[in-house]
Amino acid sequence: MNEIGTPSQTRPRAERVQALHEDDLQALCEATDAAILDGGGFGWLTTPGRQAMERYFRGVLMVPERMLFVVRLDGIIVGAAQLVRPPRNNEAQAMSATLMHLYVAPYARGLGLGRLLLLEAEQCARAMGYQILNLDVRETQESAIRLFRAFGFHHWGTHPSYARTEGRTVRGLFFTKRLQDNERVVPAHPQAASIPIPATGPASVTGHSLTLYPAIDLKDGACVRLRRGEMDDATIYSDNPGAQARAWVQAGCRWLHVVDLNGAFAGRSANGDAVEAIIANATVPVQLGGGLRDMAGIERWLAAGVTRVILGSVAVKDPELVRAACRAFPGRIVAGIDARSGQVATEGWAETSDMKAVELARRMEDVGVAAIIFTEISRDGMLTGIDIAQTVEMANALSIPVIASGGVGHADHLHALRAATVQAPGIEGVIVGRALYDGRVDPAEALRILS
Ligand code: AMZ
Repeated sequence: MNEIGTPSQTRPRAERVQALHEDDLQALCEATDAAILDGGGFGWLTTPGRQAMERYFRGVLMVPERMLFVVRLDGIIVGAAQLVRPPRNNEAQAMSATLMHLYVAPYARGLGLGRLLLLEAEQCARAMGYQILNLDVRETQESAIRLFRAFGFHHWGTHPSYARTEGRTVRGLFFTKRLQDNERVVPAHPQAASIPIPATGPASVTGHSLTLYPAIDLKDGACVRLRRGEMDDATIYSDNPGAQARAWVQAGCRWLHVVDLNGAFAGRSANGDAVEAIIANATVPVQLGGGLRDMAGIERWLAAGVTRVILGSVAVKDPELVRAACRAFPGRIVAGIDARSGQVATEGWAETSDMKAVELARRMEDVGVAAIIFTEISRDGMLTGIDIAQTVEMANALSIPVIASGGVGHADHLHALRAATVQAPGIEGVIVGRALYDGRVDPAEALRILS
């Protein structure tokens, strides 16, 4: 039962799916067939038959650039949408994603389910750092067009010969929406004035929204937090990683950041069961690092449902492996750069190299990683605030997004990071661990500050 006393399965829900069980696949085909017969929402004008449609959806799940979203009513899939990322070679449009094929079966219309789908896909695009969401739609899809307008999509053009349906040519409307709105003003905060804001930002702080990545660090199967990465200074917060993943999703988080700590020290995945439990329980994308040192390990976890893998030690020791992984899995490889006073550390942070963090970040950008996660080790788990100066320096040295990590202990630290995005638009998100587990930072407040 949920808080309003109805069985939770009756509450409509939109989510991203990365695998489809037989029942779900059949319900999805049923909904798609019904939408096609009703005359819209999909490219097919007549249904291609069940087998072709099953193959189609199985194929969609295998395309790295496509993300499939479904909406459920009483637990049964009744509609879908797809979010399409730009191909890797399209650097010029790397900031734009496209929404396609949003439809709800006729038997489930009028309940606001299209809205739920759109919200979910849009939030996911925002969480992945996209700045623009594009879509196009036949002019005959009037209710969909009303929905897009209501969501703030801007109609910028009309294609006169967009599609052929029922023997006639229909026009197509092209819409676009900015997802990261730089014009928003950070709400005034009593202590904001005492936070050092780098460089010359305006007095009324502006900045863009940031993704909150709650950290689930795994040691011996449990969710822990370390201080400065020391394994013998661990606080255990939960022995149920799946439940922990659900808790962060229920709190409104749109991504999970997962680290296999034993794996980072051992050089190979060591908390596989816990990671699988997280993937099974997470209805949002998961990024995973710790112990991924070869292509087999990278492939294994991407195939298992992890959206992005984080490579740390191999970024220093085997950049060619990172390059090959980026080629094989465009958009899905992230470099984790962990530094002590600017010098990169590896192997669970037990070793310090003589490479500078910014230098490594540039090399990683060059080999093709989708983003950099930058951790200042001396801050990690210490609750004393993010090393904003280093994060800004790194973000401004690169053209790929930078996710800040290490040191958040108070809502003020999130305000400060957001303020810093004025100087460094490349900062995309922030990883928060201990402060969320200790209740020093409330997830709802954190999401509000960062949104
Ligand atoms: O806390 C630590 N000692 C630690 C940690 N959190 N050591 C490594 N890591 C994380 C990195 C990165 O996400 O921040 O593990 C990942 C890197 O692992 P690897 O095995 O690729 O170096």
